[in-house]
Amino acid sequence: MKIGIVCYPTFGGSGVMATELGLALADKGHEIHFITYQQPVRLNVFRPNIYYHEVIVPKYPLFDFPPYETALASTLVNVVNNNQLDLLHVHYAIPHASSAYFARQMLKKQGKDIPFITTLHGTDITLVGKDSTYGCVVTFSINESDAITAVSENLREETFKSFAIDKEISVVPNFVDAQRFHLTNKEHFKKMLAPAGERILAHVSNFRKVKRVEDVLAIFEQVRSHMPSKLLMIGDGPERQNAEDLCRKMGIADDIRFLGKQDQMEEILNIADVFLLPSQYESFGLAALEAMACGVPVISSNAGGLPEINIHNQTGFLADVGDVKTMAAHTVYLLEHEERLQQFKEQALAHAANFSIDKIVPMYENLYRQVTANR
Ligand code: GMT
Repeated sequence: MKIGIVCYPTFGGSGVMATELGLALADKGHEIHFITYQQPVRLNVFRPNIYYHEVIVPKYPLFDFPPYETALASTLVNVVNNNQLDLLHVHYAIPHASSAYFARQMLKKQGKDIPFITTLHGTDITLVGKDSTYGCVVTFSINESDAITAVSENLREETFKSFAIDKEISVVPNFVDAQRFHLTNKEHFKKMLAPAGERILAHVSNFRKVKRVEDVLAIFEQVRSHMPSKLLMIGDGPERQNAEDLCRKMGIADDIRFLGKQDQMEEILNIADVFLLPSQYESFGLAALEAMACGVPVISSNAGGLPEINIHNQTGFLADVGDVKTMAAHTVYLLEHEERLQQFKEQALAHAANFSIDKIVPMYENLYRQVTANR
């Protein structure tokens, strides 16, 4: 099939997932067209059946707010026409679903019936989408989608709770590429960061408030008082500076490395003993799944879809949002006993296999067949 994928091209989970999906579909022989304002970060490989179309938003002195949504809708029409696409798959409702709706209506006028699928990722529903400024457009464009998917049961329920959706929403969980994220020995690398054999804790996020980065530091402070340990903070975002200032104030800065945005996540995850994700909310928690695929147990909050990914007392531990004391106690429990840690590592690896490309990508392909049938 010829599929147009629209996403945010940044390090956020929705863009990462959309790119991984496009790569996996291309590997299966589909022709994939990414349509976005910048080359997606994980689109760093060459495949003959992958195309990238940049959405150009012309500047004009009148535009305090250049109309990206209009430029995207126009580009979608052009890309569909020039490449005879069969369908559009948009990731993150705002503004991608409304642009796809607009494009579909324009194409209808030209005698073409091109379906679009909207995949809901989380903050498009639970945070930004709920804002009354966007609410009615989000509701309308989700309802107008030819198929709707959510990345977890929890997000599906949240969507029905927050919006008047009159269509079915299928749950298609995120997946992880096991060829890339798997257990490998990185002892030499580990020795460089933890020369005295300290335990390594890791956190990956976009450092937004919802990630509760301060809780990551509080957990680490408590773990560090029990055993020699190091913390790797990976990613960047609005809360990073606060976090750096805070760990200096807490007197724990020498044991923490802020690594910024990283492309080779699988290398870094492979030296971690435990992954921390104490978020206020996660529709899914792709970063936790990628850690588990590298055999790293997860200490997380029990918010949103996290209990669907991180199984309590099996792949790691869950605790209430903000309960850093329990999260720290669980981390120490895991790390103080080598055999126990190994067992959790194996269990994390085994559970991650339930989210493999070959299990999840066919779910999208089925949906593509359904929406294009009888058109
Ligand atoms: O976590 C973020 O702030 C980024 C956000 C995004 O849209 O890129 O991530 C959301 O989508 C990911 C991929 O489906 C999920 O794994 C994240 O849990 C979800 N984030 C939230 O719900 C806060």
